[in-house]
Amino acid sequence: MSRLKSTDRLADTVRVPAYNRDAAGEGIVHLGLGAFHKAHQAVYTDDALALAGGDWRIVGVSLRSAGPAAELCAQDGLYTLVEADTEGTEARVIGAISRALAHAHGDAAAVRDALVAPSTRIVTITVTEKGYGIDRSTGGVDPGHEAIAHDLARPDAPIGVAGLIVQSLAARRAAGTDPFTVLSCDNLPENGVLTRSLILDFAARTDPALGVWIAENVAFPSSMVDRITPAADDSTLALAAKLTGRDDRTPVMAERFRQWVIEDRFPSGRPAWDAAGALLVDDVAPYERMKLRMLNGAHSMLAYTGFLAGHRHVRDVMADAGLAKLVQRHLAAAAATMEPLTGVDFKAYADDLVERFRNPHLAHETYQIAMDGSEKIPQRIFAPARDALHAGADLRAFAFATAAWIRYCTGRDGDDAPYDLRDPREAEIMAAIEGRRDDAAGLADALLSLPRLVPTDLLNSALFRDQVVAILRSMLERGVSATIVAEADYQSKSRVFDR
Ligand code: CS2
Repeated sequence: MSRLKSTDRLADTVRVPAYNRDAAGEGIVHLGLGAFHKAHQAVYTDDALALAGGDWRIVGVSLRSAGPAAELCAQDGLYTLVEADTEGTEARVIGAISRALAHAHGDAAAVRDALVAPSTRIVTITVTEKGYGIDRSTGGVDPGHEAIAHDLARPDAPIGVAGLIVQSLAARRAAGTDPFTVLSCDNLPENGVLTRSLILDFAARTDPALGVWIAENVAFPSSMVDRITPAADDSTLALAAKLTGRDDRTPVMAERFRQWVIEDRFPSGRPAWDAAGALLVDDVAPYERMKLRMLNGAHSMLAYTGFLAGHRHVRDVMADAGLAKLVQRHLAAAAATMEPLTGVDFKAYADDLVERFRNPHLAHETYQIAMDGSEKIPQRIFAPARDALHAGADLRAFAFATAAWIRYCTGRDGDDAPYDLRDPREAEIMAAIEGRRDDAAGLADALLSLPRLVPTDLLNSALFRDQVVAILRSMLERGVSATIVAEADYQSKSRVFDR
């Protein structure tokens, strides 16, 4: 089978870029060339180019690995997106990425050129929560983060997000070129605000005058991004080949649903993402909160419990009657922490999430979602738990999710088989729980009191702590599956959705 290199003579059933790729210039540099970018921002940009044109193609930059860029280069930037809903699957070919560069594998100079090019008006980012090197307690840099430590020592040869952005903004300022807009597309709360404080702190440490200029001249809009995108595997490659008749070594598969809510602050312009279905608003924060607390919060809860109960995929979790009930409870508890949001019905949003989690065509691994818990749990579980505490609301759903995360942190499943936590704070977590693996109170106290994790008022709540310990004790003594059954029974006696 021939490799996907152009869209010539592809089957009619495969949608292809509806614009002249070569005529559309570059306008965006994207940092973090993973599956999520290819299934989300690149797709919106592909649609925007087709609907409204503009020089907005994307230079995709992989910061660490070589593979993603090499495969895309071999396909002239083209790749297959397989979209799946309950009805079935459909393939389309995306053309928005013009070039792919591997920063750590010989392309650093080309990346720098792209970042300083006057044509580059937006830098988008998907490097996951842990990729930035933010100290969430200060909003500034975490000097212990590998890339931050490197870049503070070598601001002339950066390898990470903060170093690259600050270096290229310095070069643009020196050349009299307008700055680009920086758009974070990761699941961080108020991701634009956080990215801005990270960049300002990094600049203050390396070039204070530049820091002042960035503060006055660079826009960091926030955005809420959403599309469930499991990691691609051999079956994704086989499916893409079957649907397109071409060999594609770098396809992505995602649910059909997609959402992007963006704060509309782009002083140097932007693609017509709104024409492509994005919602451009003044304030993204409530949308981010809804998504982080409901979708991602329920995801984390079901990932820890599901993984420990032996469910490999999210769809299997949803087929477990007890867990499916607990997902509903979690969604309701998270929704109850939200202020009303014009035009959004949280109950309908929750119902749609349940449908999305059930998607039979998506092999979304609970182990994938379980990754990097210490970076995810604060905004997904502790922030809403804290609001619930202040409102005098029931904390049980959040205590249950917290207990599941702690149980997961022991690194042993129900059969005592070990697994890797895959968490940037793994060593710290392991040291904290040493000798306490069977002691619910000891485990909970050790993990909840890790620095920069749980907000102080929640940490000081005996109500919260006691519920976490009781549920964790049951998970350790009776097992996770038995605890799920008991908890689902307990919850059915309480109200599920009261908004
Ligand atoms: C998931 C997210 O892996 C995870 O932590 O919760 O990647 C989730 O699938 C996306 O945010 C959906 O938009």
